[in-house]
Amino acid sequence: MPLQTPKKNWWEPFNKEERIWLWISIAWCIIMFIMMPLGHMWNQNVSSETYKTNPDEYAQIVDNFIKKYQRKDAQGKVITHNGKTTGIPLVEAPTKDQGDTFLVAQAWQFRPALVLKKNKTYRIHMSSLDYQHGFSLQPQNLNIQILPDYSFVITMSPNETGKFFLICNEYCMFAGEKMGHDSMVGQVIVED
Ligand SMILES: [Cu+2]
Repeated sequence: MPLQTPKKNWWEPFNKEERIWLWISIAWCIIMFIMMPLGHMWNQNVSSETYKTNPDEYAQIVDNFIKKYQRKDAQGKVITHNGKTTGIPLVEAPTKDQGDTFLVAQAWQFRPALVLKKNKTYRIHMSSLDYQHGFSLQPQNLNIQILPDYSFVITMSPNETGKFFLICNEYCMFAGEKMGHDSMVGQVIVED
């Protein structure tokens, strides 16, 4: 049988349910549209301060930063994130007035682990040495992309103490059972 041309008015008028859903969607679009400028006014946007860098230069900056601010015990021994001598360096970040803080994302770690003081303000630079990574501060749900060749700066003033985690939320490959994107977790400790 040959294909037939559909009737002229082949569509049906909207029924009641379709009409309800249509109005709900339109109302939601309008709410979201209004939320965009409101988000700006309430300062809900992360900073767009960005600098050009490159992996070699940034790695050098972070290494110098870690050497300068690394936490040490009474005997002058370096302390890492897990309290042992090996691990991710633990850094007492300088406040905004003292200097900038540098964080690097690299497959598959965030370096260094940061110690911040409650109610102080910090300027935190972040860049990647290889792929695109994500910076997701948990459980606060602050999300930023970290890309190589750019240093993104966020200015933050933690207002509660505790241990927070950084999770990479941009898939950056699987490298085996114990390594890879899903094991990429960093640490931020906020003290009084
Ligand atoms: Cu990742």
